[in-house]
Amino acid sequence: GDDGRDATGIITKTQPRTKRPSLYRVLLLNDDYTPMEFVIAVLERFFHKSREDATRIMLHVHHNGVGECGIFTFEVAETKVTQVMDYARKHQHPLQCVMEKT
Ligand code: TYC
Repeated sequence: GDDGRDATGIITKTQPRTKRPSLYRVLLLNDDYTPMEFVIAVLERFFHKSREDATRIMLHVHHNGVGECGIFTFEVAETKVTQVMDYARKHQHPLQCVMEKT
């Protein structure tokens, strides 16, 4: 960080502070049409969830309208959202994936 000068005139340097990156929560939104099995596959493929965790998250979204897939830095979160949206479109499912600042 900033230079300093001690009583003898020697120039010192303070340790530069490391700023932590902002974090973003990636969410799946419920809809009436995307098959449950497809949502589970998305959670396994893009979020590296076990079959059991993927099923829990999918059912949470199904019952509550929204659920968390993971928390990431901006670039990683943005990439996940794009990957999921592209994959859903390719398979003609209306599944929506969004990110929000934590
Ligand atoms: N509600 C969907 C169904 O009954 C399943 C579903 C779950 C869809 C989670 C989207 O993010 C979602 N087939």
